[in-house]
Amino acid sequence: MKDYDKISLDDFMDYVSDRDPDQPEFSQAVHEVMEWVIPYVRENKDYHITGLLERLVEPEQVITFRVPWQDDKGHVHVNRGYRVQFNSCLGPFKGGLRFHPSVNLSILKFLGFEQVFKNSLTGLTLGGAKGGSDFNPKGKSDDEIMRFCQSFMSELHHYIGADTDIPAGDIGVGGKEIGYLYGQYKRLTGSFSGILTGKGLSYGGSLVRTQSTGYGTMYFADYMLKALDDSAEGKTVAISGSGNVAQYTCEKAIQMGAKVVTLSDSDGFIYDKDGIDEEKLAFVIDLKNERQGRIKEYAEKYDVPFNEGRPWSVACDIAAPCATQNELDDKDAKELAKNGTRIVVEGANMPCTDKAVRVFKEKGVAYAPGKASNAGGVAVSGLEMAQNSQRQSWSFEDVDKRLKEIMKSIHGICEKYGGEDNGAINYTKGANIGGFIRVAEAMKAQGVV
Ligand code: NDP
Ligand code: 2IT
Repeated sequence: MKDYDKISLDDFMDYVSDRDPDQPEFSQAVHEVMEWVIPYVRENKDYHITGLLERLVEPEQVITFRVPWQDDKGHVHVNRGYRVQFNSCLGPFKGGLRFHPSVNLSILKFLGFEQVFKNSLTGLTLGGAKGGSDFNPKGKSDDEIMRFCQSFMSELHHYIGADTDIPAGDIGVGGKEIGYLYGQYKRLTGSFSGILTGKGLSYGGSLVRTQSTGYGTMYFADYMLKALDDSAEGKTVAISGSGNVAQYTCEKAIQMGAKVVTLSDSDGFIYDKDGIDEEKLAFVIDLKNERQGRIKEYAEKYDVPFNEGRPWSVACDIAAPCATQNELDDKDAKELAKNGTRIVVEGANMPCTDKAVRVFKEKGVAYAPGKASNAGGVAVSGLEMAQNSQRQSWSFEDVDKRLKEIMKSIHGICEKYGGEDNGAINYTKGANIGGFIRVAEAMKAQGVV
């Protein structure tokens, strides 16, 4: 692969999947980016930089390690730990840790790759990374989770640092796990520094970090609707998931005067036609964060329907997939379009399949990819790092205002690079080209490394 004058998406994708034939999620994420970046590069001689695209799809380092831990009965379990340090041309590696039995290298490479462009879009000095383990936190006691986190950090601490790589949370890693990981890092190194984000407020965390991904997702949804001369007020919202991102997407939607009618987990979804209010949401937050409960309990408590499967058959103006990758396919997309959905805003990473995205385009449903719409989480992580460096804590209002400005700026980048002649915005094109340009400029300036 040499000549960027003639480079084709198919040839480049053959190159990527021949190298890693067993990494479908990674290939999917690369395809989504390159579908827009390759035609752009072909036309723009500025980016005919030797090996730029080949270097972009190869992580700088991939670390895998053994994570042995003892359960409460004294049995030893062995999990696999990873950190994929994808690209540091814009700043120290930055991205979350996922603890879920499905975790493997393909998933973490897809997430790390996405993170590079997402972090670029925030305008902050952040490189891209992702990590985690195939450890399943479900059904584990607090002590078991603590011992697992301590063992995980006993190896990971060699590779991270406040100026080199700063992990955070993702699926299965919330405030509790970040606390245990932080404690072990401090114990091993004797240093109190900003090596993780999403920390508790009493030891260097930032206000708004807990809410930031979900709030940012709804801020972005509102900017999308504004571009259509509309707003989130009065809209019906279908949300999937009931974890961190879903909870605060729901909270901001309620604050904006929208009506959220669904939440889900891997067992199924609840449909509350009257809308989830603050009190019902508080029940969900307690259920999910404190009691390891299932969303079905919401249906029992509030006497609403619970169905297996995903919530995309429900009529809604805004669909916000906030659970996991590939949770909304072309069949779901057709159903949403048929039911009059105006916008789809991804809180999760790559929740919509390629085919679903094509359906949205065909049917004129505005669709925002996660690297744009869920960037609020990592953006506030960047603000947490800035506060840690200054040894300061900013107010809730200050951080929230900056978050909103960053989401607005990302919307502006999407409009700049994805604006179409008919006035519509192609957010996939805008986000991928906009994210790419900053990374490409930095890689060009820094030479072949
Ligand atoms: P949580 O662990 O807090 O919640 C995950 C939710 O998704 C749970 O409701 C879980 O249900 C559901 N879920 C997970 N896996 C599956 C699956 N295979 N099938 C169906 N449902 C599933 O994670 P987050 O809310 O933090 O993350 C959700 C998404 O948002 C992920 O894609 C993540 O990468 C992305 N994201 C997170 C950010 C953050 O700051 N946390 C930032 C940007 C994006 P169950 O309990 O049954 O497993
Ligand atoms: O996917 C994501 O952007 C995250 N899980 C948050 C990463 C971070 O470093 O805050």
